[in-house]
Amino acid sequence: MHAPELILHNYDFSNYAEKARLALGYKGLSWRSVTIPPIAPKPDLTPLTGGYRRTPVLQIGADIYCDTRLILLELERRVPTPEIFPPALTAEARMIAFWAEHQLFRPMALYVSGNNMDLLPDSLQADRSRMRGLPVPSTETVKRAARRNAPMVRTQLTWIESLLSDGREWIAGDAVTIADFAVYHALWFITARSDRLAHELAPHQNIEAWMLRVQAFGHGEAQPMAPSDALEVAAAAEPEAPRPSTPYDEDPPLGSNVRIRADDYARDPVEGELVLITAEEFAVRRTDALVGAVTVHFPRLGYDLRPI
Ligand SMILES: N[C@@H](CCC(=O)N[C@@H](CS)C(=O)NCC(=O)O)C(=O)O
Repeated sequence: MHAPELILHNYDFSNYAEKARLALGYKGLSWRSVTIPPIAPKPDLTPLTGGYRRTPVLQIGADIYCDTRLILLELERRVPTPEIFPPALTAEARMIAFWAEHQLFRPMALYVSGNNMDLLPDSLQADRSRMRGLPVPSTETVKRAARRNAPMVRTQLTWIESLLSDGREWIAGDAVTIADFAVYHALWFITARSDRLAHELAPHQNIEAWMLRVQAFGHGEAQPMAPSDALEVAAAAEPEAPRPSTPYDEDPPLGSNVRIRADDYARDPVEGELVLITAEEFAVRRTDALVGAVTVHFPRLGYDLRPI
């Protein structure tokens, strides 16, 4: 039997999807691209995930990988070279990635979105507010947030420019790491939809040269797939046998019913039987009316796991 296809559920202007697409490109992979809606509900995605609605999601048969932190690790496990997690640089790279996705990205998103409101789907702002449990803001509020956040973006851009100014080729040193993907997708967002804010990047020559190197990874070979075909792939496949678990004493036992939800936003719960738990990952098996048995995988960090 040939290896099951890599199916990425994504949409074009998602920056986290861009991170995953570049990882697929860096590893020279062929994959199938399912376009999902940018706003909830996502009726062709949630039968696979059991409720998780964020973008992107990687499907391999009846195994579903949520969150790019786990998606990139899983790609590395299946296709070890070229490396995204070189052992000597990975701890530092992960810390930089955490900064990029938690301190750099939010001001970036508020700044960029507030300047691109006319280019965004109408219902996006309301959906994102609901996703974060916040009231829907007025246009004025969105514009004020953009102004307030612009300086925070600029300050941090100078950090990145300064990091690259010692002549290093990549963010964490002399090899590509997870930090390149994480910092890149945050900066990609600035000009992904328009060149209006290109002036923010223009003064930073080292950033510009590094971004071209990352962009050159490309997206690999992507062929479109209909959402219904992806559901059929899952229905026809059995989840892979879980790898051996390495739980901590405090973890719920394998076989117990658990609820998993993001610890930040879009906290829609996913419930199932715990079938895999390691230092970096946990997974639940659940049975869906439409697609049958699926195993849904999450990174440990960033997700809250509780017995039901
Ligand atoms: N930690 C997640 C974050 C994913 C995320 O927030 N993605 C955005 C799109 S770029 C999202 O899900 N927005 C809401 C949606 O697409 O429904 C990851 O690394 O995958």
